[in-house]
Amino acid sequence: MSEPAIQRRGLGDVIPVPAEVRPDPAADFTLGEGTAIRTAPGSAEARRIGDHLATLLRPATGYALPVGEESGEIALLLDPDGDGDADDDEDGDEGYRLEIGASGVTVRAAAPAGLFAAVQTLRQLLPAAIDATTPQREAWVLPGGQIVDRPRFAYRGAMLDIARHFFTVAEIKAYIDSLVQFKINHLHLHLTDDQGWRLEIDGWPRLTEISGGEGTGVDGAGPGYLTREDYTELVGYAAERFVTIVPEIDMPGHVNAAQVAYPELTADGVAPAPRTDMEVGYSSLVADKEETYAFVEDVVREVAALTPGPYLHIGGDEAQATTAEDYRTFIQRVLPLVAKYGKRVVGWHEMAGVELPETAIAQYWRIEATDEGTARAAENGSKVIISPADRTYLDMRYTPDTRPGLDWAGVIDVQRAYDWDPADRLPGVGEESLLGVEAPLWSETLRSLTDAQTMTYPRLPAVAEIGWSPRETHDWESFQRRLAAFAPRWRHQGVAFHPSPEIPWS
Ligand code: TNX
Repeated sequence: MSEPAIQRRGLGDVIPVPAEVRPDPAADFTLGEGTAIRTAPGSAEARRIGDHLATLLRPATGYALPVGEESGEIALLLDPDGDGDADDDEDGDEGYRLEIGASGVTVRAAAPAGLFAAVQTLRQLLPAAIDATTPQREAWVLPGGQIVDRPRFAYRGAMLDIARHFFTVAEIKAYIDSLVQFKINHLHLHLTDDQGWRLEIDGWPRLTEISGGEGTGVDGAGPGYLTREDYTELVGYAAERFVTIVPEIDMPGHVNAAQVAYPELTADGVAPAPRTDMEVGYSSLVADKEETYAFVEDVVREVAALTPGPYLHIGGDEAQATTAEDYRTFIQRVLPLVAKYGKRVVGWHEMAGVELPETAIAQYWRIEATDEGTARAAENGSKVIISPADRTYLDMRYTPDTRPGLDWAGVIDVQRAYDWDPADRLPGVGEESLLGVEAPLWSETLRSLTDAQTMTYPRLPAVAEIGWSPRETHDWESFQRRLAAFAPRWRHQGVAFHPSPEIPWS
């Protein structure tokens, strides 16, 4: 039998594109039967990442790929510049240096997160068949040379709305698996909204019994909720992949599901009808009722206790059913509660209409070119997460004809998701004010994980590259070509994607 044609990839053929790439075509490394993985001595974390790499590579290669601390051609070391000292971290926790030579591969990073990022790069540098689930006849060539890489922004997020349509633990795990390939490091979970409440809260069982039960979600088609154990399992699964879960409890608006379950949270104490339509802006917690804050404190305490990450998102968007005065009263009562339970507050940018502590983070989501509140918050030292709806909203249609999806922020093809820069978007919110970028996926029109993936890919990689790669590397033509290589990868991985005609898919 003849050997398969060698599919050699270029050293820079990665999404997000690495900060520095120095190819050396004379120094390719080819994985073989006997290749082993060596991890930083004494580091259980490095060892775990070595195992993760082996798990990614074993099915398609059919090789044993043993992992140990003694020897191996692929080395994952906690030592950023090779001086034997892991403490100097000019590339940050997520930065790494990758050297591919004829006799092996060396990864050096200051922290495990950097090793994990490098593993994602290595995976993409191998032929697409590496993602096959059964052994393939293929030359497993890694292109020679050196990569020095680090993120532009610390926060590169995706958001999944599990309130309008619930996604199971298994589905959310699959979603995380696909995200981490693109070095996404935060998953914001939109846990509550008018149509459903999706996280079990101690002492408030009807939230999930009633508002997480049958008939909830848009069109009644998205029932379900996460138990405390489910949530904890997800947080752990994400953390193993260097993803921080950012839980959102949306308030004072978007609370119809809570009020259906607990009518004392309404002004007149009468339960509203459950809602399964897509309207927004009609429900509100009551700012001058003490029951409101007893409820909010219980929820904040519980969510904070279940969440190891630093952030707690309190929503704050589209509170059209709350007067401006009540909104201010409410936010000013809730901000200290989040701090009391040890979390840093995140809110949609409407929250920045209220004076915020410096530690608060505003998430900008609209399509307008300016926002006074967000600019003022940035001026006062607050950080901003930027997710302009007309660029990053994964629930917008690709073209007027594609389904599922909405179109209130316009249609977003891949080039539109790619061709913008976070530092240019909002006057008063420059590079230094940005914590990072996020691509939210609202789920009103979604009915399955396949729907979620189809809206996410191929646009999420565009936002991921904008969040990670240096601004000067942004290049639509290069991105188009690199993205094209993902079609066979996603097919092997079982990840659905929209075959956008802009991309010359391979
Ligand atoms: C606006 S973006 C919303 C959500 C909807 C979304 C649909 C934001 C903070 N609020 O309630 O689901 O549009 O695209």
